[in-house]
Amino acid sequence: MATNEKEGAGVSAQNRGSWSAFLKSIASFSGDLSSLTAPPFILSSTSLVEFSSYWAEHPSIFVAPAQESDPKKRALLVLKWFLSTLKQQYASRSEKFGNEKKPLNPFLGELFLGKWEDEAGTTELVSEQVSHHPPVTAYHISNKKHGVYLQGYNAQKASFSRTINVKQIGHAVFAIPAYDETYLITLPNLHIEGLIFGSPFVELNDKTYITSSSGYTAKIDYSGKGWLSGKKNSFTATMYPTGKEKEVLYIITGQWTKTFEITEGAKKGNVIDNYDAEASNTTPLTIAPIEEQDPYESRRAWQKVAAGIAIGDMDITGEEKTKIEEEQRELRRQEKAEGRIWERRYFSLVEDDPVLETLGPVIGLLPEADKTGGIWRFDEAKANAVLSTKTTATEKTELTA
Ligand code: HC3
Repeated sequence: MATNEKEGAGVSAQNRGSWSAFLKSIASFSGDLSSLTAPPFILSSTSLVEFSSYWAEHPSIFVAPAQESDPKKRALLVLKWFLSTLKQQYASRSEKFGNEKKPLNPFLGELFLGKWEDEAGTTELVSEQVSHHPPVTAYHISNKKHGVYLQGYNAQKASFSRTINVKQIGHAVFAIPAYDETYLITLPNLHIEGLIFGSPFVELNDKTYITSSSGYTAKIDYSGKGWLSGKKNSFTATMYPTGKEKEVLYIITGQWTKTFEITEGAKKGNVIDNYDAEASNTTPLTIAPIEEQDPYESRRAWQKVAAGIAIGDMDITGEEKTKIEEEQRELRRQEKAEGRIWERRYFSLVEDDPVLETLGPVIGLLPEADKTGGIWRFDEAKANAVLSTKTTATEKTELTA
């Protein structure tokens, strides 16, 4: 075994003991990811509710399908956008910090709100923790100028064997109302690589699908660096008319962290487009300054915990985390006593959903509502109510100024 392949090689000498204790604890762990206790040095000060922003860090690619009049090419652009989000979703943190840290577990009602402003206009993000047991995050991303909307929700189910295996439960729906088109998107399962060396990173497993109301389906197969062959973060995606998998319209192959090529038809060589994930700049998300944020907004709510993590003071971190947890427990007690439930700010449960009903069976997607506390959908009326409260508050401030 080479030196850098030794257990804990990526961890400083002082943290090696706690890392090997953590590895041992994983072997016998059962339960959900939120109750996994990781060593302090691997704790992130970012809450999982923020992860929804990874869906649209390249707003121009997100809105591109709306500018394409051919439905087949539109479906291809949706696939290209989805593939372009993978690097942000699954590799950006380990690339930035050298390892995948354990994110903060969002509390019920936690919010992450922001917008991207660039040549694509304004793209708005609303992310809300809609359930705590089980943990479920819902999101809505919209670009009104181009008429592109994405919404979805996700939960994770973990199993622990040689590593941490994560099954994603949930789905996303991409919509372009001008074309009366919706796309149902499934989420990749993943596992953690590099645990033994103390430098964890995500690798994607199995396959996911995107199927559209316009009659196209894309299947994306993920593979990683095998023992003897294969490249990290590899995939092959094929797009075909729904139900006719052999009639290949496009093939996209490559690495979602590096480059991929789009080929028309089943034959090799007819490359019509390519994408370089490393050369593609992201647009920074703008969020309100902490003092102007709602008390339920993630960065404001967790600021003292984040400060504790930043200076490596686990006493402060623990105390501040306990305060949030206690406050949450008290709220749940009050709700129970008064026979109420926590009113979600932007999302509502739906009994059934036409997109899931029509497109779900095409790709074998079962809603698994029992694992996500139900089916969550963005509630326009609630969002408008929040907006009008904000407007009234601003008007009042202006009047009194
Ligand atoms: C598994 C994961 C938490 C869940 C993260 C999800 C699935 C959340 C939804 C996003 O859209 C996509 C996404 C990306 C990464 C997933 C995280 C990777 C690691 C993290 C575990 C809870 C941390 C495991 C602990 C340790 C020590 C390896 O960091």
